[in-house]
Amino acid sequence: MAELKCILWDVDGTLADTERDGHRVAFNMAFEEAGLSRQWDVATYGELLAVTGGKERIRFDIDRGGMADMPFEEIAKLHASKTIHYQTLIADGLIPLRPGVRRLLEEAYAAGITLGVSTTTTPAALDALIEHSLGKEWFDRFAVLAAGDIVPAKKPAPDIYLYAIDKLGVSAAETIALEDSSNGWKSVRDANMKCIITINDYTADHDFTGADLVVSELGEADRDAINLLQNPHALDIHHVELKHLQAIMHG
Ligand code: XBP
Ligand code: MG
Repeated sequence: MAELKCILWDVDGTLADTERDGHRVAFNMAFEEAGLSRQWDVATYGELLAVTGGKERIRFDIDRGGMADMPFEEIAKLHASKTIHYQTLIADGLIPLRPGVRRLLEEAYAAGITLGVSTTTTPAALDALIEHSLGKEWFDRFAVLAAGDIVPAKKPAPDIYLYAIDKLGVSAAETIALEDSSNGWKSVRDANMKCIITINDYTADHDFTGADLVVSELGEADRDAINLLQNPHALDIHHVELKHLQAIMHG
């Protein structure tokens, strides 16, 4: 049994629903700008989310015959252009935080819990979301921003979570992670951390066997109670609060 010292947050799908209306749209803008005819519709993008990382996702689509082959340098150029389009979409304020995210972040920060980010996404994309959706003060409030190519093996490998706790000087046993996808859950599981999942449209049918809590969203006090999809610790929850994370740690 360990005290809760650290909460690590996934970004895409967890802090905000960035995939369908953010990353996907930005990829399509980059493809069009480069004169490529490929467009990823909502369903196709759902299939491509099986692979984490934008450059890796383009490579995967090439390998399965969705796009013409191109060398890595061109993929990297395409991805750099996608990142700029994504930053513009985020700066336009199109993607709000998911319900309860700001509330739980504020509660944990006020309680002195160490907060960090562990994401597959590119640092520039993460920075845009922090600046425009969360607020600039969060650049200082997060003790670590672990993102993108900083570790070679992206989720579902545990590396990005292990990197974050190494930087923070906390142990996996003192840490809980918030995720939204099976790739994220596998990454947390193999880093030996507790995990809460907030599902979304793309991840509702993913396998989260073994996760400590699976919910529709974090929820808010003045709204309807959230749906508890997996609740192995038998917690009584209307919306997810810090006390529930602490109860999970106490097993
Ligand atoms: C989500 C991802 C990312 C984004 C695209 O990661 O898989 O690849 O879709 O990001 P997470 P980039 O949920 O761990 O944040 O294009 O910047 O790689
Ligand atoms: Mg995610």
